[in-house]
Amino acid sequence: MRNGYFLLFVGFFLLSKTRAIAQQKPNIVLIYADDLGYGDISCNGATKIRTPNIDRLAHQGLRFTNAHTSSSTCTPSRYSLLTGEYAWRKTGTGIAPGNAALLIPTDHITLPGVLQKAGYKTGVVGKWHLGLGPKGGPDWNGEIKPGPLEIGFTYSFLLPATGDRVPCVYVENHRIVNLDLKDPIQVSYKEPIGSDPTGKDHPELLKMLFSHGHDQTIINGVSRIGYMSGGKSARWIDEEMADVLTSKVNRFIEDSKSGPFFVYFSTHDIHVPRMPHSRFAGKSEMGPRGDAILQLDWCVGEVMKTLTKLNLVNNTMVIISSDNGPVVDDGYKDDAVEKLNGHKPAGPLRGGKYSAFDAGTRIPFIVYWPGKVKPSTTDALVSQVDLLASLAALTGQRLSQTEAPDSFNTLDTFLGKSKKGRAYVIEHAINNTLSLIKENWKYIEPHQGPALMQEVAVETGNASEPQLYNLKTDLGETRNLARQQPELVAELAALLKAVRKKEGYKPTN
Ligand code: NG6
Ligand code: CA
Repeated sequence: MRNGYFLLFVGFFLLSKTRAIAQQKPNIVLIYADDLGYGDISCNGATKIRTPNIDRLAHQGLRFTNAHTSSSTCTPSRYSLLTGEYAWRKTGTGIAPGNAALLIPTDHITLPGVLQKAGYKTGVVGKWHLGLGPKGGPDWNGEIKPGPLEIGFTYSFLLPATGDRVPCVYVENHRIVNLDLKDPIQVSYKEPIGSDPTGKDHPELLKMLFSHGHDQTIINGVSRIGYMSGGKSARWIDEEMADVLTSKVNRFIEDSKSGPFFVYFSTHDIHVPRMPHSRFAGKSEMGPRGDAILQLDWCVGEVMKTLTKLNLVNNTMVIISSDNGPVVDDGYKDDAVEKLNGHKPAGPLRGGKYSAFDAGTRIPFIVYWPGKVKPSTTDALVSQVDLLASLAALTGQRLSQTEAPDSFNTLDTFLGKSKKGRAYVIEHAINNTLSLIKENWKYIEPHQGPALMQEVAVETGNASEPQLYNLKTDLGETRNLARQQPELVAELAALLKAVRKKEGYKPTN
């Protein structure tokens, strides 16, 4: 009898111990939208569209109003997110073609790698856009590696590049899904390949016309960037993509429910081509761009349903964000411009995707973790590049001084325990212009180049003079105060230089 009590006691002790450990290693779900602007969700002020699932997480979690991605385009943002190092430190990390080789070196420390070391199952589902395969590009018809599985993920289900770039097939772990080897895939970003029609020569075959670029091989009635032939049985159907990706995320969560797990759900929405499922088509009255926002919100709801069903909500940290700011016409005539109806994708911010102005990089950011993160809104300055060091700290992983050099531990700010945030953030724009935000001030370094990207109607932020804006009194960056405040300009330029040279730029925490 006594022995029985003793065993019971030991049992309880072990159970509570495992619980305590489990609390430090919550499951982590990172829902990373594509091109979703600060103002595209109703919790950030949108009135022409409703995003109830995202809003619920924002209201019951921590909503950031001053969170930044490190670049205003996809590939460099994602590179920095996954490596904790600014992409602009490495050449060849601009918007990647669909047949690029893996951009992240396999010996590099990565966010999934750190979590894998901490005992997590790590999955990525959705848009990749960081290259695959060795130098020279991947063997599409064979084993596609190195890729996510070689840099810290235990499972991957990918769009190799973007929805608008060939090859338009899913890659699960090392292989293309449903590929018939009797109909091998060929991909080219130079010469036309195979006999599939192109949008340029056969616009009459298109479901949706291109407005600029995007006039090469037609897949599922949409012409893309790049040429592709073969792989007919493996080609995706855009209208089913959100369902396919969401079901893969949910399956991964189910399979990993004993935890801990990390899933990087990299949605295709709301990038072009915007071709939502018929359940959403026409529902926003803003055309496919608005419908894609509704579809994205639905994806969030479905993942939350799975977490609820599996009783995982209280032990899961859900983060929602976007890789860069918004763009309205990004290459297809999808009525986004005509049906905007007064909606402001960037909210009160200036610029957009590609831009050095704040709409390029100030993005939606929500952290939801019931019981651990109190419902609130914060204007603390944070950056996605810090997720690596912060989640390493959360899960008890140590980084050396040289690992993830641009990622600082701001965990307490991500969890709402501190308002301190970052001392400064660095933002990168399309033509490698860098900007720096410190406290209320934004400095954009002088840069030659057009002030407007005509085809997408986005102000780049390029100017031959330095620019200085007070984001507290002038969030829309309308009054350049550089001439009035030369000392401040010099101070911020010097800080930017130090970060570039990696000299004395790191906090000691
Ligand atoms: C641009 C494409 C744009 C989009 C972007 C990448 C043209 C004319 N424009 O080059 O449509 O694909 O690259 O977007 O081809 S991102 O979100 O992945 O950075
Ligand atoms: Ca993007």
